Amino acid sequence: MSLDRVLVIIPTYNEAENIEPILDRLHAAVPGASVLVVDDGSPDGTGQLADARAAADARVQVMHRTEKNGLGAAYVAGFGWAREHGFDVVVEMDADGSHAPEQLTRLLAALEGADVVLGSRWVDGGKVVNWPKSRELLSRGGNAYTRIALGLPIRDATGGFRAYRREVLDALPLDDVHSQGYCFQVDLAWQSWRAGYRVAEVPITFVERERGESKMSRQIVLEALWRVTWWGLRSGRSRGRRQPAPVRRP
Ligand SMILES: Nc1nc2c(ncn2[C@@H]2O[C@H](COP(=O)(O)OP(=O)(O)OP(=O)(O)O)[C@@H](O)[C@H]2O)c(=O)[nH]1
Ligand SMILES: [Mg+2]
Repeated sequence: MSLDRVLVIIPTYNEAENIEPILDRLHAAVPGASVLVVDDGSPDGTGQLADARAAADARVQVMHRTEKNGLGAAYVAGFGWAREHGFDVVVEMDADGSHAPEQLTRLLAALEGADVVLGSRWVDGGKVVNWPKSRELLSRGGNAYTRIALGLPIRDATGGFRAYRREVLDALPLDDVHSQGYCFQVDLAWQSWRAGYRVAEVPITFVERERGESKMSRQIVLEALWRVTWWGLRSGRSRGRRQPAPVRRP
């Protein structure tokens, strides 16, 4: 299957200071990539800035949604659009500069030998820059818990810089995905792995946002904790009864 048509989905909520610089960097790094900005009616005018860019650059499209419904819902809507428009590869990337577009080529190259590629902070060569110790502990702890609770052999399942082959998104039941915050990322990584897709991690350097406000909240952390615990218990029960091992694709 061809990997030529690449769509980068950038979800935004109040990223007016970041959206133009990130689009510039992305197109300097990967000129052929198309972009879909999924804006949840940002009050700071991010959506209008993206519209202006779309009017000037045919590679950029904007999806406007009326309510702030979380990262997960924004991505599910964007994935639907990507499938309708026949892209081969769909990339997730934040608008705030934490995910360096200059490292996207590394993710795309790894997709040659994988179905899903995760940009990873916690494999050899991965780094975080300017994170307080508390954030690092939360991310490392959350990922350790995810590995144990789900038996998922991934170092960084919460990260949001990743590339999917379109066929993975075609196969997963996206309409049933209700996770909103970080656990949306865990949800998709876990579902991809359980469906037998090849999930690879490549090291990235993650840089804390310099402008704009984080949307990270206690609620997002709690959502991840309860959902991962619930998935782990549920799959543990079904493992005990029927023990279906993850099916590996030929
Ligand atoms: N469309 C949409 N985008 C969102 C929503 N929440 C967050 N985003 C975007 O998702 C990306 C990640 O959000 P961040 O606020 O950076 O969250 P984070 O990276 O977990 O937190 P920090 O590390 O503190 O930056 C950014 O591009 C946000 O603008 C939402 O409800 N809707
Ligand atoms: Mg961020």
